[in-house]
Amino acid sequence: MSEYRFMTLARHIIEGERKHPEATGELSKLLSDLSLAAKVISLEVNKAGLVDILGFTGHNNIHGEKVKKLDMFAHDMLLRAMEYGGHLCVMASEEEEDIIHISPHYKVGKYVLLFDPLDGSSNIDVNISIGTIFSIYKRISAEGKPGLIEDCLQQGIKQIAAGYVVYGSSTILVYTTGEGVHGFTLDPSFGEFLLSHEKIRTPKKSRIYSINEGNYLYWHPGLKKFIKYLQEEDENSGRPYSSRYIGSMVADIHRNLLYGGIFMYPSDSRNPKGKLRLMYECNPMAFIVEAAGGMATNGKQRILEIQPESLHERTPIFIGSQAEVKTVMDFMAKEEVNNEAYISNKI
Ligand code: AHM
Ligand code: MG
Repeated sequence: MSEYRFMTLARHIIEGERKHPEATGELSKLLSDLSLAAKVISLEVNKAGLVDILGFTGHNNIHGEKVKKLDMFAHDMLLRAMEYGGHLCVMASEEEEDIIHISPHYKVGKYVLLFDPLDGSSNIDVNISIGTIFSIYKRISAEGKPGLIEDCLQQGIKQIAAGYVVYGSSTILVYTTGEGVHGFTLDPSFGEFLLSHEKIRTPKKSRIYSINEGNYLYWHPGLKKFIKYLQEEDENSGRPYSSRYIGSMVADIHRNLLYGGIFMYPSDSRNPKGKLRLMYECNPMAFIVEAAGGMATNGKQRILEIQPESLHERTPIFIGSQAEVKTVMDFMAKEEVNNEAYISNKI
């Protein structure tokens, strides 16, 4: 039996903070509040087939996509669990267009929280893993006042902590403060997250690729060649690779983090900026994957170094094991793109 069985998330966070004598304990409390929200969301996700919570609300979110009730439940739950703590000065959510101010009834703190309340929402109705992603920064605006948009638009490299929760065959919370990535599995019988994956290191090389191949026609020619290369047979380099794509970024990256693999959501001739959001999805996942020894790039630039310009901006992403991320970049750099042909899908 594992010696970590009774290392709870709360204890682990506190012990982590003890290593930093300058720490005030605020980050620990913030992470504990987040884990409470995760437990409640997990409970609701598990009940989703039993209560009348599935289906569309009939509203679109700011990206023009249908919003489901469970997304809004998760969004509201995170707001309720987080704002009273007094540790945050501002929040932003994938489900809300503007920054979210802390109610004047509560104390204003020094941290900034960005989150995607329920990622992979198209999978809710079909019992496939979905997740919550969060990202924490220190404010850059003057303390004691409400936070500003500038506090939210910081480069990913400035994150103090990031994490995700996968609601899958079990509920697992993975987080990092930049020094080691740790996973905790929720014991549903007594409602505690217990350390199950300590110091996760992602394999440097892998045999898995994850991408929506339905978009093949519209891809960059270098990416097309890379995927064909992965499908060729070559024993020495471990090809062909396996393809695994859930369509929930959190679940796809969680699998690749543990087994090794590359996850890609590229730009294409129809969507020049890709699909996924820099602030809510790509930055936190890049922070975690890098802390576990992997890489994350938009094809040209490290994700964590992109200077964000707007809250909901999108970015292409190639993330995972170092060997495959470097190889896809090489393939793309080698191919000259004739813009006209690329945009009209002739290549
Ligand atoms: P969401 O935030 O609306 O749930 O969308 C993000 C999701 C990611 O989890 C996933 O990687 C991607 O969309 C899948 O997109 P596609 O269906 O185009 O492959
Ligand atoms: Mg999302």
